[in-house]
Amino acid sequence: MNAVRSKKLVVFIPAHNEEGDIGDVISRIPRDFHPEYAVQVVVIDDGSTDGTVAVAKKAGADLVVSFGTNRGLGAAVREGLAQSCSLGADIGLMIDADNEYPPEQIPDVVAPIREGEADYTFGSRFKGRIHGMRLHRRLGNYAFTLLQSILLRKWIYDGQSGMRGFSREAMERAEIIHDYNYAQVLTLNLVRKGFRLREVPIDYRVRTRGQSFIKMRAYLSAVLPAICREMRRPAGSRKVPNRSGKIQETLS
Ligand SMILES: Nc1nc2c(ncn2[C@@H]2O[C@H](COP(=O)(O)OP(=O)(O)O)[C@@H](O)[C@H]2O)c(=O)[nH]1
Ligand SMILES: [Mg+2]
Repeated sequence: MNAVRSKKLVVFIPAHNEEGDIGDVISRIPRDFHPEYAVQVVVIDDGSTDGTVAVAKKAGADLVVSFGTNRGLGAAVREGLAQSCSLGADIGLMIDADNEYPPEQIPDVVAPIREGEADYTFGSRFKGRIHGMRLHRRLGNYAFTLLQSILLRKWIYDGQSGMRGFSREAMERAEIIHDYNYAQVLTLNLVRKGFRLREVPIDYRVRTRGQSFIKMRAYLSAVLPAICREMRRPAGSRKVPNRSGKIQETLS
């Protein structure tokens, strides 16, 4: 049966001290979502000091990569993309470890990539349903999403989603220019390179355990300068086949 699975989806999970929730996330990942796709689960443990690693292994993670010390969510997602490429993924999917995003909807979020209609997808909370997001977080999400929409001249609904899909080429070409976070700089980087973004509605449920790592002042002082730095870099390009099937560079 496995012999017909010629393609691979790697689901990667950045995690920092998530022993209470990561097991449930991993056990809910559909392993058999498509006859052509094998699924592997990789955890990027960013210097957790609790039982995250043991719980992840017990729940069935195929690989756990541990940083000796805490390096930040941007560094962990960068590592997740690199690990997915080394494992030979055709598609990569990142999902937060805190059980706020629905693993059951991974097939929906990767579908536009599998069908060749997009290179980069969000599980979009604001196109779907949200349970329990507090007002200040909602407003913060609107503000950062609007900023990205203006910078990219493209309407975006959920610029801070913690559930995202990537084509192989998007994973290879993605650059995350700071270690602290990835959410905005990664989208600015990929969309400006010409990768096609699609948002897929999902159900989102705010965590009932643990704590968000976001502290507003630290977030603003790390993320805003990184957005400015990313926008000052050349947009870059994406290789796409032209009508004759030859690869050409597109400048965006
Ligand atoms: N790599 C890494 N991941 C983190 C860190 N802090 C939180 N995370 C993970 O990043 C994801 C999102 O974090 P969370 O605190 O829930 O942010 P929020 O959902 O935006 O409030 C979760 O999977 C966390 O385990 C960190 O310092 N490093
Ligand atoms: Mg969260």
